[in-house]
Amino acid sequence: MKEIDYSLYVITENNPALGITHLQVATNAIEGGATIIQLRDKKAAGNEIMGIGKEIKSLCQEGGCSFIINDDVEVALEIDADGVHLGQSDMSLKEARRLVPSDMVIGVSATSYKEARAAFYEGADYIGVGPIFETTSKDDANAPIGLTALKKICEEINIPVIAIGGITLQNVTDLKKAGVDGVAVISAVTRAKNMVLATKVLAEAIK
Ligand code: TZP
Ligand code: MG
Repeated sequence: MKEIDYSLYVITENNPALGITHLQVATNAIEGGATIIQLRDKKAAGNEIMGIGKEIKSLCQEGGCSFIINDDVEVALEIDADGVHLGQSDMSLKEARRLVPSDMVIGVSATSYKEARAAFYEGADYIGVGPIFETTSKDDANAPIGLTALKKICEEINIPVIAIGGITLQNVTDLKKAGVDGVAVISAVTRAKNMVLATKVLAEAIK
């Protein structure tokens, strides 16, 4: 399995109205010290994602950052990403494991202790747990689970736990205390005036 530093996991977004693009987010986040970039786009067509994914992959390689594709095992395979991230309604972990090379990381989203436990027993390499706090970046987000539930997951589940949802510089210390291996952010980076700086301060805080 690939060695991955899960500490600062930045998820890209594309928002034409705000002039935000996947490439711009990835470039700035890598410069600021993100350890993982995830390409996430719920709207774009497969071939479009493939093109952007190839560009981001080479940026990640140059910057020493891991690269993960959201949702789509086929795209992850095609561009030889470091990993793929699956939600509860995406391809099953079992099916994905059958398709990907043995060193490709598979992460799974969990919104509860029960889902986290199931992902662990099914062989996920890491779990993205949340939303921990309120988020406006995911349309169909569940209710926030909070720090107490997160702490229980960190204590009892023996794979890397990445907290997601509403994470800002202000709550990173609490998340570290809860025992997370890393934090995943969208808006804390993508909506910052200076994405490089926002990434840098988060990277410092999570260390
Ligand atoms: N999954 C759970 S919450 C979330 C995802 C993709 C969105 C996180 O975005 P933000 O802006 O960091 O709250
Ligand atoms: Mg998904």
